[in-house]
Amino acid sequence: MGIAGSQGRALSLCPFQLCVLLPLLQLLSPISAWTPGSARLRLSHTDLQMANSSAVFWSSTESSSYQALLLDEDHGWLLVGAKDHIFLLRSDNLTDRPRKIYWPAAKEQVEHCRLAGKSMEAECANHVRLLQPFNKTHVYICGTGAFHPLCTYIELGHNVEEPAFHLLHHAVESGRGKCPYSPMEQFTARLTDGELYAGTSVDFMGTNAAIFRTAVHGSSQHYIRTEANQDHWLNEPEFIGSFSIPDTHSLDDDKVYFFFKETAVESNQWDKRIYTRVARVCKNDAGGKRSLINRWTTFLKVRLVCSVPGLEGMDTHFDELEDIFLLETKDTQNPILYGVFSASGSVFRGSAVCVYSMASIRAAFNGPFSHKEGPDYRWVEYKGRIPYPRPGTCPSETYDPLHKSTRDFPDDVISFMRSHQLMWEPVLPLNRRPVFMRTGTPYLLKKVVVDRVDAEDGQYDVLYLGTDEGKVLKVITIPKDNWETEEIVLEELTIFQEPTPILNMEISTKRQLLYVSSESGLAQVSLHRCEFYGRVCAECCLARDPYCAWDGTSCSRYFTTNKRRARRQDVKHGDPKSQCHDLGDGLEVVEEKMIYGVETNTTFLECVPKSQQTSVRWMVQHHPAQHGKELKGEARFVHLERGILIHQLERGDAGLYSCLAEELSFSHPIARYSLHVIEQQHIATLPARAGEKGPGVGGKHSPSAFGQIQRHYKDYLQLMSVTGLSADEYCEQLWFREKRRQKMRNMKWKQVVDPRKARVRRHPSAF
Ligand SMILES: *[C@@H]1O[C@H](CO)[C@@H](O)[C@H](O)[C@H]1NC(C)=O
Ligand SMILES: *[C@@H]1O[C@H](CO)[C@@H](O)[C@H](O)[C@H]1NC(C)=O
Ligand SMILES: *[C@@H]1O[C@H](CO)[C@@H](O)[C@H](O)[C@H]1NC(C)=O
Ligand SMILES: CC(=O)N[C@H]1CO[C@H](CO)[C@@H](O)[C@@H]1O
Repeated sequence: MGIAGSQGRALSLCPFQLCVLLPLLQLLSPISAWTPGSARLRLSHTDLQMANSSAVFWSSTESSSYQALLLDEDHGWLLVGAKDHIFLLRSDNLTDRPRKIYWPAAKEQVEHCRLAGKSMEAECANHVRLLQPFNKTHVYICGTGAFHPLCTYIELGHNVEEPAFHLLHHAVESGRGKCPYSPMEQFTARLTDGELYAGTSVDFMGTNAAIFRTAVHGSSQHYIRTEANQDHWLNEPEFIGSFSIPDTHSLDDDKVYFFFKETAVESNQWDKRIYTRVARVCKNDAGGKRSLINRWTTFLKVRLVCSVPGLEGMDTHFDELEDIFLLETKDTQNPILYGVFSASGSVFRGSAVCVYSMASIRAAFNGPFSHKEGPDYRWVEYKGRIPYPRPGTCPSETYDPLHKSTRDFPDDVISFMRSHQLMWEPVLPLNRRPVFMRTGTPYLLKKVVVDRVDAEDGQYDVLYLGTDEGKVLKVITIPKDNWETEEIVLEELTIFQEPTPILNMEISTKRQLLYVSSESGLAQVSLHRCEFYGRVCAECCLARDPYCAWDGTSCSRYFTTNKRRARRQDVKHGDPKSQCHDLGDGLEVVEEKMIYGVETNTTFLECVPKSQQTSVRWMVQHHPAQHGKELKGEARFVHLERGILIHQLERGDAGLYSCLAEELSFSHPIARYSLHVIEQQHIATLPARAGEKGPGVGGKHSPSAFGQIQRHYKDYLQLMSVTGLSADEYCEQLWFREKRRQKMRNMKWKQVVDPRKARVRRHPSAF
């Protein structure tokens, strides 16, 4: 085919073909070279499914709101808590014989819930919110019970192949102080040593929130909590995460850390600000004896800052914690914490990921206290005498026999603790700045899990970031010499077809799978799809995915344990020149396509790079004897995301056009066109001269090619008479419409574009 090119992708005679391939035009958008931070691979829900790279477990008719996930790597199962149901799924194949338990709220509670004004049907149900391992055979479980929280156990038994999977109805107990009343409320809970530490509200309205410790076994009603209605303890908190982290080798020093956000008491009282905090309590805190009875005597909190340093201290703050992930290291006392934060003010909206060391968190707890003299005073650094033992220290018989328990603490310690929960110094992130940021995007980041991956040139933390639009970004950050980091978005995966917030994520490093849940379903996604990066060494290398390497024949999974086979990978620099010796051979040869354009009309030359991170350059050579020159800055040549549009074609535009993909100083041609310009007078006399002599440059083209142009031209005239527009008018209208739409909303492809066509565009095999 002379005109449309062998794959039907090169478009000439723009008006005609653009009209036929109309949806394609809607995908055209003004190019902005390479936007930093765009994903190398962008895969749709369908792409993932077709590549067997994801599977979705739906049970939408029966249940929804898949909020609680508990993965057991050793036994190979995934427990899922949803509305009125608990599912037991196999972690290697979610759709393989799923089992379920129906656990609805009591009828009276549902009635009561409705009468109390909770009108939404879904709210007055039993939303399973908590799943925590209890012992070798049982899991502790709590549900909202239609605003009447309840907890009990699920028995799984000893049989790994066929777990028992029973709910212990006889062991149901109150979930107050363990689980929120509302399915929507953010909360956190962690079961450790038979006790449940929870940050949750304990009332119908969700206004009375506290940090609790309750015993889950036996009949003990004993609990410890933060003082109620005291702003400096907690002020409208929203709980995000909690972890039990040992502080020293002594068990007496074990603490539980809570991550949450709250209205900041220390910020200007007329400017209500939300701050993120980390608080901690000693596991062996038994409360006070005369005062602070059943209240924490070791509760301290610090501000957790995630900000971008600016000029003169004008930092950009991401104040609201959305999720926190604890990355375990060999040193159990020093895990690494990854936090996702958002800023959603009226001026500025965005998300950031900050990383914290335990050392910096402990340093803040060991630093000065904050102090407020009275209601009319400001919060200042406390400079007075600090009582002994230092407030916040866990009691330890071995360390100080006089203070075996918090009940033995002297009165001055207890009274100091009543008013000095807040530390003065905040915790700053590693390198004092976020490792990853997204601003001005239509979406916010909501969830994070991290996998530490061994690569040829070191270890990389791969971040999986769930958005409020059903997507997961797979990101690595590479430290640079100047304290900064380079962020690379390896993949942008649309996990759920509809733009629904990601509710929860779990990672299985053993099975190399990520589990992602939303309101409507649960998906299992492979951590890597190396073959998608391309079929040649250079493409594999440029991807810089630590999971992938070039093995000599394909881009495939990288294992450090592999025998001494030549594995080519360069995550740090992504330089194919140093890795791929077969550069020239490996790249696909680009065929030169013949294109005919009509003088004064518009022509489109398509060029779509495989990767979003590639920038594109166009070269033109008007005569074989001349050097090629770059096409830029000329008004008639409009650079679009999918190619170049030439307005008002001139005879002098004829020549050889090459589209070069460029990335990290590596450049190679991905499309070539030989453009011929048909003069207006030839067109005017076309019918008379049909078959007689070929038109165009030099007139040396075959009569059949000419016949084809003529046919297309007729079709095109017909089309124009239908729309009543001239070709260029039509083309231009579409183009401006597209431009306007782009301006209004940068990224909402799917809603405007015919989804069938969009899929064609996005499918990786179409690359
Ligand atoms: C996906 O799996 C199906 C069935 O196992 C198989 O027929 C198909 O070829 C697989 N597709 C890919 C892209 O691997
Ligand atoms: C998962 O299980 C389903 C149902 O048993 C089966 O049809 C499917 O082939 C399994 N998928 C894989 C990848 O084994
Ligand atoms: C685990 O806890 C349950 C509930 O208290 C109890 O019935 C069971 O015997 C315990 N199992 C083991 C192995 O300790
Ligand atoms: C807008 C425009 O100039 N379109 C022209 C495309 O070519 C045909 C054939 O020469 C003209 O008739 C159109 O006017």
